[in-house]
Amino acid sequence: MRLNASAPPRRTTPSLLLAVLGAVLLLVGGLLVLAPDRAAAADPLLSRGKPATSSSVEDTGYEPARAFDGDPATRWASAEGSDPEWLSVDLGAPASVSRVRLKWEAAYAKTYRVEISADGTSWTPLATESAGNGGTDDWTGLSGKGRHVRVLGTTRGTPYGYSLYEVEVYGTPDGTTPTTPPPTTPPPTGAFTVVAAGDIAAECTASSSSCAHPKTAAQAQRINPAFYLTMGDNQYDDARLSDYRNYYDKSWGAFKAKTRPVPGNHETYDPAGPLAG
Ligand SMILES: [Ca+2]
Ligand SMILES: [Ca+2]
Repeated sequence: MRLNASAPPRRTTPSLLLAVLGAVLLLVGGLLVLAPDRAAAADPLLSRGKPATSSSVEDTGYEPARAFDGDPATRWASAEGSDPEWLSVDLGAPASVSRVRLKWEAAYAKTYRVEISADGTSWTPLATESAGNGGTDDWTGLSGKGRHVRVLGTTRGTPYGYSLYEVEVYGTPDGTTPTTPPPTTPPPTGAFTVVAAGDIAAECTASSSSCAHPKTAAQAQRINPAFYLTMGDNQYDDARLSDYRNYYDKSWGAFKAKTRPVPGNHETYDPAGPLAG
């Protein structure tokens, strides 16, 4: 049973007596232990029927696939009298492995490791057994990512080889948990129009057919841009306030909230004003 996700790997090897006691405990404390057991069982069996390989085979009928066929009567067996030997399964895709359950034949391993690998070549230990006693070894609370899982027998418990009726690898295939999409840059918005005009100051009015100044201002106002760029003279040569009022104020000045006039050249020279001379 897995009490929490961060607990170190645990292996249970129930003897007959322990199995009986365990059954009693389950009956007594069923409500307490069933919930975490169900949570652990939620991870699916990933290894059933998947391609399997091994370092050796004792004989015909004991091929690696026999340990992943779901049949409790068939088994894999390695060559007798040899250490180390291994049995490996290809899950077909990367996965997060949380549990590995081994069912040993009489030819069990006294020491072995359960290992995981992304490529079937470089291995990382998931669980290590240093005092194996055969039977069932149920490793839970495991935490490892990879596509390949193997049992590496390092010391035989008998003069024979290594033999496993079943190896069950449980976990979650990678990619089944939705990933947070990367932040996207919003598409550009707020396209705008700009009117640029130069030398917008002229001493004439719309009544004059030859005067472009008020016509240009009217056209610019009809375009109704986001803003205006005025270049060159925005003011009359002598900067008379009267000229400003007579001409500019009646054209560009009509929409100065958008033209936003600011002081520029000629702005302080008004021969008719207090700064004359
Ligand atoms: Ca055991
Ligand atoms: Ca089998």
